[in-house]
Amino acid sequence: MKKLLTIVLATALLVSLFAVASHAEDTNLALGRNVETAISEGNANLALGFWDKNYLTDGLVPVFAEGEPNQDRLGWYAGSPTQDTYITVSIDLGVEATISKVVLLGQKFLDGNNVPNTFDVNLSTDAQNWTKIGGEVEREGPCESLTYETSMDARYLLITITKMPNIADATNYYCGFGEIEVYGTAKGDAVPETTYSGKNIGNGAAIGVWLQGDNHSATLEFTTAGGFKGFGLPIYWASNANVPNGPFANYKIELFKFAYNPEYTLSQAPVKSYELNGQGDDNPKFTFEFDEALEAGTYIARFTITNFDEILTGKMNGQGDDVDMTPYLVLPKMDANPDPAKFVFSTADAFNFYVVGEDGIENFFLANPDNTDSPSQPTTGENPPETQPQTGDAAVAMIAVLAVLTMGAAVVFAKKRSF
Ligand SMILES: [Ca+2]
Repeated sequence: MKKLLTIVLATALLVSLFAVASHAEDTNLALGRNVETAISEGNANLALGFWDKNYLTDGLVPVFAEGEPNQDRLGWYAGSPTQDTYITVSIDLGVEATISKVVLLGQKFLDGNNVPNTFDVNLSTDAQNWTKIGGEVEREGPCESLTYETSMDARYLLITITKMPNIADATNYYCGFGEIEVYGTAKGDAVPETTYSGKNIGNGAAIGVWLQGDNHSATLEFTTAGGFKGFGLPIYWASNANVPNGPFANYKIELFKFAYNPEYTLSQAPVKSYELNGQGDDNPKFTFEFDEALEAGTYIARFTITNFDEILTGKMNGQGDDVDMTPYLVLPKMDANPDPAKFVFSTADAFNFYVVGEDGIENFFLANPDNTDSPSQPTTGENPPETQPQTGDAAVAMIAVLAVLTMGAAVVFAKKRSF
């Protein structure tokens, strides 16, 4: 009996030691994880210098005061035109864990408290069913930190903010945090955070695709093996009214999710669309980044000059007689043409392109799928299908080539002059 009691006591001691040990293993599982933010109306992430949502999990908890270190990464802020709002801040810890506490660290901004006035802190194992573990209601005034203890198992954190504090300027109410910490004991290894970096389809080498007048649009079809969260042009040349070699070009850059065939795809609404007022070569430089990555798949990017019929009358490059000039956009071609099974261009020359793609995938770009028939071919729509030149248009195409060569010479001449 005495022996049994000893065993029971020893076991109890071991269990309590284990409990202490596992408690000691509590780590900040949010450290280094991606943060997603969204807002009903306003700016969910004032990504300006000191502020970015990813500074919420960078392990730095600076305060906005003289002489403090790490003044360059203060934390995250959102701006809402109204005090009532709906903002979500979410983190995937990458692994299910027994959570012990969530700690929200404040970061002063403007002239007072940055912390949201009213919010809930929620946890979930599946990002679908949420359990509230804490929060604040009608809270005002500065704070160092707020701690919410729990013992539940979870993988996902969701903070839902419904009211901004009394911190405002002429346009917005503001709230934010310096750091979010989620302490717990992981039940395994966290899945690696998905990171994205630039993948060039090619460099810009020489004059390639010249968009001007009737020829005011060009497309590129490509297929990715992983998600991507941005695209752009590393280099391009555009008309400049100050040279002058044409009115400033306004252009639209659209991304379409492929369905059936290019014609059908381009008759649908784009998944991303941006409009720019060009100011000449590489101006503005652009790579469009999305908050959430687009899924892997086949896409068509289309570049279109929108003010293609605008006319500027003047001496081209300051030389000769007055002529009528129209805006142009040149998409520089590559040194070596890429694999035609992977990259299908609407133009004779392949032009450079850039995708911010998911890392860790050996062959990020795949061969494009075969075209198939769509259930019904639309003949009109918001974006009428672009027509491809037919063989019978060879004479017209030759004139166009000659015109482009002439314009190319003019641009080369203009560039030499500007150096
Ligand atoms: Ca931080």
